[in-house]
Amino acid sequence: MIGAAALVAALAAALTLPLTAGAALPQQAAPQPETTYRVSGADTPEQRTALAARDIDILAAGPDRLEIRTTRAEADQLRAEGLGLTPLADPASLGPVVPRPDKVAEFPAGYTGYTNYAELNTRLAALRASNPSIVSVSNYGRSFLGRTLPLVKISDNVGTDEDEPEVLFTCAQHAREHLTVEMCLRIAERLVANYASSTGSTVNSREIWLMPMLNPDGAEFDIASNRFAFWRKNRQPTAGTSAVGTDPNRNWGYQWGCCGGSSGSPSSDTYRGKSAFSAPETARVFDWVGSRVVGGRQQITSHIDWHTYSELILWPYGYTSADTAPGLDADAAATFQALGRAMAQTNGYTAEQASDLYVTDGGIDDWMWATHGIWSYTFEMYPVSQSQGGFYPRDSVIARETARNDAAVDLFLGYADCPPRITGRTC
Ligand code: CXA
Ligand code: CA
Ligand code: CA
Ligand code: CA
Ligand code: ZN
Repeated sequence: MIGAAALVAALAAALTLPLTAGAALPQQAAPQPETTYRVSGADTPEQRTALAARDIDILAAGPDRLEIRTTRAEADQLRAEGLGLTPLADPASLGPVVPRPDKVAEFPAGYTGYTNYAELNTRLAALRASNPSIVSVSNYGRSFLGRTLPLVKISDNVGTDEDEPEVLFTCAQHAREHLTVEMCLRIAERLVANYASSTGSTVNSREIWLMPMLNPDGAEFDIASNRFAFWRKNRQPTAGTSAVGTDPNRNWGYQWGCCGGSSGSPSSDTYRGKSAFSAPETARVFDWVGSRVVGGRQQITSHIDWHTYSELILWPYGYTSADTAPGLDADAAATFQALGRAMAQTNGYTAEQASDLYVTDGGIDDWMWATHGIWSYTFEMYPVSQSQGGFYPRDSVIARETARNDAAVDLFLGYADCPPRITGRTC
């Protein structure tokens, strides 16, 4: 991201240039290197929202911690404003960035246990091939760069649309959040493995859908050189600028761009796009979720969108800090909170309303809930800090940190017939 100071300087230079015919266009400011910092002194949602509004990339936040990624100049500015900033070492600093000759993007040493796009398709095909009666694999469209977007269904009688609660899991909206792809694979492979050995499985009573890589173009770009790119967005250029990428999780069409929880600057990491659903990656989910309205009723009752990092369980709304708002009454808020807390009991995450973190508009869960009535949560997985790897923990943690969510996933599937049941209400 280009720091605000650099942008101001570039604009000032552009404005003082004489507009004579044939004058060279002002040179674009070169992107400044960025560092991750632990921040003290910005502990309220309002303070964190104000930082996000300045296009500062918030990597992790929690009730008592904040990590951001920004330029040296911006860091100096924040210190001048009275915040405490401590630099954190980058994970996987493997030397200068050099494009790798590999045709297929692959993770570097220490990370090869992570699943790239090609490996994902292979794993899914293998899962289906050995369990064709309960697994189907298809796609719900293509990414901006034309990659097919994989879709998995797990249920008994998988080829039939049965009258069962449907549950959706989405992973890797954000490119660099690779651990979430492993989470979707864990859910799929564990449900299948347990099905053979148990009766009364949710595989019989639910229709479970997974979208294991919402943003494959970004995820592949992030691993395309010998050094992680810290990439978050998709890989769609913004017309009329040299900037690339829309933040999918600011591009959903409920209260899109309403409330200072996203950016209108194409170079920002939280760029909301030129209109809601301008990113093909969100538009295809929009289409597909719409196709699950059958006989006037949305079949999907419940949804989890997986992210990293901070170890949080979040629920709507993100766009407002109010506990109740149009479409979210006190009963619904109570259900979100009770089920969120019950799941957090099982994995040790912190459960809170999304806007308790900082205000975000155009997020997936606000849209799922407000427009489809889907009980939608965001999980922010391991770790809590870049000092534990941040977006890039070693592959040796995959098994432990995905299994950590097994009980939460089972609880969630169990309540999918009627989430308000957790508060004693009926459906
Ligand atoms: C988030 C997700 C959904 C609603 C509110 C907040 C957090 C998420 C984000 O900002 O999109 N955090 S993350 N994964 O670091 O980008
Ligand atoms: Ca791999
Ligand atoms: Ca079924
Ligand atoms: Ca069905
Ligand atoms: Zn994310």
